[in-house]
Amino acid sequence: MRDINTIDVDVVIVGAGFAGMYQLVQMRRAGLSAVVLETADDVGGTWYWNRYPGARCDILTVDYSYSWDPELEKDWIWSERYATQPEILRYAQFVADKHDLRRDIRFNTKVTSAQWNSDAKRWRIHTDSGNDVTAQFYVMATGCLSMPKVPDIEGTDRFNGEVYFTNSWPHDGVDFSGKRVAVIGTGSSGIQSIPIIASQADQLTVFQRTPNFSVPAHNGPIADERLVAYRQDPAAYREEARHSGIGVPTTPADVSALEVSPQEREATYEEVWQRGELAHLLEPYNDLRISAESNDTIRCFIHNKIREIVKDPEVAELLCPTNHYFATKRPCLDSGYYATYNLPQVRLVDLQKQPIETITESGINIVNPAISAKEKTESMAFDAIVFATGFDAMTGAIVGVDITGRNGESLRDAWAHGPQTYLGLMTVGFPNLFMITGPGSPSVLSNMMVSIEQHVDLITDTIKHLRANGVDTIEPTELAQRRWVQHSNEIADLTLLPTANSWYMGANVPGKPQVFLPYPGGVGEYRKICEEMVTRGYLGFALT
Ligand code: FAD
Ligand code: N01
Repeated sequence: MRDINTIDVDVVIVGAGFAGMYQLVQMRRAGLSAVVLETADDVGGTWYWNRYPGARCDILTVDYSYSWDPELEKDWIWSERYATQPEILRYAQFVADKHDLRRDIRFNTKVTSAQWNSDAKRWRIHTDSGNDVTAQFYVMATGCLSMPKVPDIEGTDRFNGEVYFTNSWPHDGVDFSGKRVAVIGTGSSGIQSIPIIASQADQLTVFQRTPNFSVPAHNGPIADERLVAYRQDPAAYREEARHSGIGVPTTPADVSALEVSPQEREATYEEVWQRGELAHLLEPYNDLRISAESNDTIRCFIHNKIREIVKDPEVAELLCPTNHYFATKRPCLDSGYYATYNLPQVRLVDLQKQPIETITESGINIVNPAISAKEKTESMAFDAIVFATGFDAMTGAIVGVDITGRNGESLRDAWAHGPQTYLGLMTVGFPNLFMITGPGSPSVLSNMMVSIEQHVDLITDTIKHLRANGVDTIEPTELAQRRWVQHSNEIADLTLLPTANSWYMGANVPGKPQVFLPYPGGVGEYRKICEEMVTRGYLGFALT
């Protein structure tokens, strides 16, 4: 039997991505003892794992960066509008060095289970490294997009060639030169990696189940005029982001897409297309998120762009998303994605018409009625298969830990029909367990840096408040939680968001309950609600 060493701290934080790193800083500043537990062997989270070719952020990096250390605004200058994964990882490492974070992080340590002890009023956390941790407060900084989706394609284990997952890419990179490569999945990861894989491979076959909307990033050095407001007053610029809809300073429109002439609309869409910022794409009209008719105008605009870029009209039609409205699935930002299909070595397989039958030892078999009257199976041979098939988003990493709360109830059971939270921050039955950007918070519908910082600050202030007032535990009330879930669903139902089979709805993972996972009310509104909750004495929480 292994010896179990136990560390006792005030706060245990799971995850050393941007959320866990900042939470550690804040715990130190509050004078609390804290330890971070992390599966990987370094900091960075998303940017540690997702090393696939072409990986970049899709929010301008000047916005997608920490605001809690004003020195970073001068110490770190981003080289491009949308930095690459290596640059963002270097930034995380730079912050870890500057603030000496690694001394309180236990790397190569996966948290497997956690139990609340009602008598001791503490959590006991078990890890796969032989160490337990006990703590009064337990913070899950485990990420919304950190649990890879288990491949659900027949025969996945049979393939004898090279297999890669975009979300756990080899650290030394992969050279696809001279190879026949298959990419399965056309979400953001697929769309970013496909142009680069195509430029290396002998042959590339893309397996598309659902076409996605993608907008050109127009990457390169950021234009001076885009930085005017930021340079004038970085603190004010950041503050504006905190009170905006999605965590990036934008000016909300006050006109419907249907109130202007088609010519004016076209010119506006052209302008935002050329600007290449997702944050601005939903901005020009106030009803693109809520009106199908309005959304159709931008949907058609992008369809026409695809038809202009892709030379083969049949391929262009396959690439046009028609089964969901724009931005009801996360739109993508690309560098030459659609033009890639003009290359002679690239083939697009539409899985709606030609579904995968099975993966075999040497490649992929699809159902292709065009092959012959008798034979319906087309066998394709590959040297490598890349799975860009996504994540068990928002809940996967949280229920990936076997968490047992008050009364011995498991979190997996409590969330069997979908996650229940108050403010996406805490859940009934699990005292002193906080989630950063948990389900029911704006999280993935926002610039995550802004949402992460807001949650970390709120958790920190809450813990300080409890300590200052001699309170041992905090837990939401049933009523507050029920009302929050209801409120979040009501807002989602006012929008087009729940109409798509998206990972926002849990629809990408077979058997996952389908509920709208993030809070769609906007980061500014959400911040106000949290501030009011605090002002009104932690309204909706039981403090004991
Ligand atoms: P993560 O970065 O996911 O870190 C969580 C950490 O927890 C991981 O290191 C993981 O190993 C660890 N962990 C999980 N479970 C356990 C366990 N049981 N035990 C120990 N450790 C554990 N958001 C944006 O706003 N803008 C973008 O441009 C953007 N680009 C993205 C690009 C990609 C490729 C992906 C996948 C996501 C992107 N996101 C983006 C979302 C991104 O996840 C967040 O912006 C942010 O990095 C999340 O930080 P985090 O610390 O909350 O979680
Ligand atoms: O994952 P996804 P992702 N057979 O779930 C397909 C962030 N991110 O890693 O749409 C065949 O979006 C699936 O098809 P369908 C961003 O928030 C940001 O690409 O379910 N296909 C889909 O096409 C993003 O939204 C960036 O029908 C299967 C694809 O695989 C989130 O992370 C970059 C399949 C998965 O797409 C997730 O992105 C990367 C199957 N069995 C990620 N199963 C930036 O640009 C799944 N698919 C910043």
